[in-house]
Amino acid sequence: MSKDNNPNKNPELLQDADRRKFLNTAALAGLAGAGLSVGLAGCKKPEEAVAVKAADAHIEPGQLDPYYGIWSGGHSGEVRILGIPSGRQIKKLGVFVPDAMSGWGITNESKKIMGTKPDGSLLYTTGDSHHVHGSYANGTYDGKYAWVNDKIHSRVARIRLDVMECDKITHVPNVQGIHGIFPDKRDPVDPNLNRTTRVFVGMEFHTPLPNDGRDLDDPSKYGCLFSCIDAETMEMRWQCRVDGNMDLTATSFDGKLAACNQYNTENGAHLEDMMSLEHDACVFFHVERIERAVKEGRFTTIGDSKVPVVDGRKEANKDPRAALTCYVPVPKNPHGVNASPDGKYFICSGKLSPTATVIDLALVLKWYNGDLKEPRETVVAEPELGLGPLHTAFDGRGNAFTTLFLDSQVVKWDVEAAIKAFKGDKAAKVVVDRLDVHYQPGHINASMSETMEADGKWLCVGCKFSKDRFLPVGPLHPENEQIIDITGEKMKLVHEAPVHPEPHDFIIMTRDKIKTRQIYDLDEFPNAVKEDRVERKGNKVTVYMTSQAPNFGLREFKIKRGDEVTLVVTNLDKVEDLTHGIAIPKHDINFIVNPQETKSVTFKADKPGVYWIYCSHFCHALHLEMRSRMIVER
Ligand code: RUQ
Ligand code: CUA
Ligand code: CA
Repeated sequence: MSKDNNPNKNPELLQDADRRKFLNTAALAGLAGAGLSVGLAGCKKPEEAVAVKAADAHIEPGQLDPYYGIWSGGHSGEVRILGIPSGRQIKKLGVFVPDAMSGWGITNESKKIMGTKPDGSLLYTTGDSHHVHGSYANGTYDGKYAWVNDKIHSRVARIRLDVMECDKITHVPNVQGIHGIFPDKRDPVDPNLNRTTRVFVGMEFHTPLPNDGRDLDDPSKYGCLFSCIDAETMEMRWQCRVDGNMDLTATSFDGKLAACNQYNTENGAHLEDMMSLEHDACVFFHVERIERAVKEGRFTTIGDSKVPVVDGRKEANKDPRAALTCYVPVPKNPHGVNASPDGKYFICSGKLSPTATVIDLALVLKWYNGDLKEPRETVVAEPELGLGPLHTAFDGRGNAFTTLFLDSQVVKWDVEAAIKAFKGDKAAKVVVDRLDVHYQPGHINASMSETMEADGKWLCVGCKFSKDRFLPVGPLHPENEQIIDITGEKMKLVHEAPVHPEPHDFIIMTRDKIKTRQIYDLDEFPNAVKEDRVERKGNKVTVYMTSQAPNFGLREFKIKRGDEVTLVVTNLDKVEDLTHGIAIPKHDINFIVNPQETKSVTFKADKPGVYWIYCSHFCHALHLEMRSRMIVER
């Protein structure tokens, strides 16, 4: 074959859809010879159709990754965009915490999204971004939004995937420690809404409700709320009070059910009271019934919050045919709940139990119809997997991959075989393969895993400890993201990379799902600067300035000591990647403006003198000369 047909040698081959089509058809014969097997038209076995050799994990310089990875940053409060399978970090963006490169948390626009105190300073400068999930349409990612939750201050952020920036943050009221998050996948009632319209979050730390200093030690006054946010407006829709604490969240493909795995179903206020029962639960929410209850006024409110709160506690939901919630018992202190891509099951990992619990969603709906005696009858398998099962991913070919924290392994298992074994079939081969990972894995995800297009190519494993895998860098070691080829029967570790602690979760989607824009539209910004000028109203001064490489629109401007200055900058450059930075010495201001973007900052001019505002982002051969003189008169 000609060497040019090998995508590892010729970057052009993977750079656009047509080229890939070419790869999958015309070039097939040649590629097979190069040691690459690619999908054959009409080929029946899915294993073969997606077979990719491990060599593909190596992305040559100049070659693009076939997948986007969207990673949470943990207590760095950020979100990161990776290329998969190379593991290269392409972008990171401030979400819950300020970012000194972009000016997130410094500009007025970002501060407004993040929330400020009356004095204009940020409400919070810490964050703990946990779980990232994407918006859905027709059972798969539509590439419109991603959401991520902040555990520490109970915030939910939305990221616009067209520009890969956060555009809204919701502060969820009445809750503490929101942990699980998942968008819904379609509307339970309106068949036309086959896409995400709600985002659900579960509250992990139960507190007195309201949490205002009364009822500190009375467990009966403590509670947890499951919250629903409107995916478009990002406003709160409702909350549902439950027994027990909620950990992670999953949603069904038909939109009817959401669920959280739970611990402390004892409702204990102290740690030692939280572990006495042998079983905890996976609590299911009947979305349509909850919304009907809200509509009919069957709700209360908590404290100053106006958000309707319905009662999902066991006492109030004894009749399955009217119940808002269904508590399915699972072995105590489970972790992680994941939805299989065939839409049939939710799987809760055991954590303290060496098992995973497979719950059949059709049976949960049957329970809600009054056709089952006990919620536990919805459990169709509980295979023993190993020590410390935490999270599960899927390959779309019937296999599940579960992280075993204590065993430092990933176990690949066959879901239908586990169901047969549960029914008593001794011959059913449940565990397919085991692979050592390094070390103590928490989150796991596969390419397109929790969508109907799960493609079973790459598995990423977030290892909480890297120990001896990288050069030592002092007391703190990085975490280790390992990438595993799951196209074959056996898993194959092909790549690992140290990552800044600590990514909690991530999703991996084919790159064709996301269409990014490289240039903004001036009209998107109502405050776009049309003309360079300085306007004064008393001691409030607004400086309107444009930027166009290699100049700022104002070569200098004068203000007076004590002025409150708002500097508005519009980048008039229309060229992709022609971004300017605006850095003001001694004023703690630095931010970027992308092509055709407008941003502003407000600050107090309290230090007379000359300050060179300079471009802090390399933009042009005369980048170093790109400056404006700010004169503060005494
Ligand atoms: S949870 S390691 Cu915060 Cu994502 Cu399972
Ligand atoms: Cu403009 Cu550097
Ligand atoms: Ca660690």
